[in-house]
Amino acid sequence: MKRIQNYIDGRFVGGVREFPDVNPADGTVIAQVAEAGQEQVDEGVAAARRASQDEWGQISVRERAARLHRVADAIEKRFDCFVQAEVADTGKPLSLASRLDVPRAAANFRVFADLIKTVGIESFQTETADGSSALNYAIRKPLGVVGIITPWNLPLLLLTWKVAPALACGNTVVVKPSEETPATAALLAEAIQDAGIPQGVYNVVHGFGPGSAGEFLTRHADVNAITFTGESRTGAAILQSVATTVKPVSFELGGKNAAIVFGDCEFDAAVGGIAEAVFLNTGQVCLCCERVYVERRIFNAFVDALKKKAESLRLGWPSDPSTNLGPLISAQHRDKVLSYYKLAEDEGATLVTGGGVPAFGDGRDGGFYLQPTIYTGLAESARCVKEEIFGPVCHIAPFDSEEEAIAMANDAKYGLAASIWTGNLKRGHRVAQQMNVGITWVNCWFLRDLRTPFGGAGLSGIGREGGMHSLNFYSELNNICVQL
Ligand code: NAD
Ligand code: 6OH
Repeated sequence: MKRIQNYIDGRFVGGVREFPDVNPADGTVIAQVAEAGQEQVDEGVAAARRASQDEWGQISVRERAARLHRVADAIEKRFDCFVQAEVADTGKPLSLASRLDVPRAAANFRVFADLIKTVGIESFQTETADGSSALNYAIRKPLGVVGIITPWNLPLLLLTWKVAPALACGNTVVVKPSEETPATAALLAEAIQDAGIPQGVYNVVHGFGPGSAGEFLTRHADVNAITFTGESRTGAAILQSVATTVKPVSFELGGKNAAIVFGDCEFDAAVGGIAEAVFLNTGQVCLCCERVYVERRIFNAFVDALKKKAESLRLGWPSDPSTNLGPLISAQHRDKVLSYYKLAEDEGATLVTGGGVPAFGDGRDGGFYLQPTIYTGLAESARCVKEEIFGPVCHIAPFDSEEEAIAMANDAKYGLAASIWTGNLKRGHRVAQQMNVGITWVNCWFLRDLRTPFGGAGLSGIGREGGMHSLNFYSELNNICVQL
């Protein structure tokens, strides 16, 4: 049996016990993972602290950037290994991991390597009351040791989205990947070693949240900041845990994202775009759309077209190139999504398609597949319209006016992303500017430029990452004022 170990100070080490890593496509155990206890977390943090005071904290920015490019090279060199590991852990289609997750991991390192090399510093020439002046300039210093906690849906993409800027700013890191998907964080250790990054700069501790590595890391007195992607409820628990040591946090949390489809949209493009937004990664992307609002005059045609798209999706083995939809991450998560399918019925929804567990007659029946599902007919106050489900499911509701659509889309505790579909760009801008979210797409979805602010309002998070926003989170600024 394959073993996945913690990675501390440049060495793979065991933990306090082992837990199984399960392949969601057939339910088989693919590896045993070493769970880090308090001792391993302490060692990881101590190694990161030493490394932050050593070579990594002192080398030139140019050299740091060069090594981050080498990490990207090392990821590309091991492309197939990363793809295989990500597919086995998540069950996502191989085509998706090859197109999205692994290329993005390399891109994350390249973008932040280039940015840290070219970014300037803020400065102000200040006039003083006596007629002389002063020069203010703010230098960027590392925070020190950054704790990084990531979820299971896009494990490598979301891990590198945080590791790359943290290292670019001169920090060292201790990462706690999701217990469901530990493999690519361990592989990244090998790529980081290959790239000549000193030992102790990147450390991995495996395990769970409460009473395990996640909690040990967040409440550690010698960790300088926590960056977390995951559920809003977990964010709340982490906030309590960091409170006593007053650590800065960056939180990318859940969503209940809306799409607004106007009657003047390019119909086929909107149907294709929404199908992607609802079903990509089996609906397990924080940006996925679970609420679709469609102008009444095209409502029936839109529901029919999205139904056809949903029914054309192929639920297959992840390695089959024709597979569009893999399983959900775990039996437990599938039960949660199924409980919402049941709730939708209880709340009076009309089932358009799906609603259950598919039967294959082969090993996939031991996996965690679920039919892509569409509902209509729910009240806007229904729990299925208000709560994040995180599965291959959406509810479609009609609207009559722009104002009504905006009000319904904004009526949520979450505020991560929205998409607007219209042939009238002026309206696209107007509606987009009224969305109470961190990210709004017009006539597209999940089209990413890594320099843009990324994050959410309300229950969807605290702060923004991306481009300069990442550099600002992962740096301590020291403003120096010199009397001239
Ligand atoms: P989760 O919150 O259950 O777990 C995320 C990570 O937190 C895991 O590594 C877990 O072990 C750890 N954790 C759990 N409890 C902890 C605690 N008390 N202290 C420290 N660490 C703890 O999330 P998940 O189920 O892995 O991922 C799905 C959720 O993530 C969804 O809500 C989704 O919307 C959200 N998500 C958000 C974004 C974003 O960018 N906004 C991106 C991806 C996923
Ligand atoms: C959430 O599941 C997806 C997050 C995506 C990003 O953080 C990104 O940078 O594209």
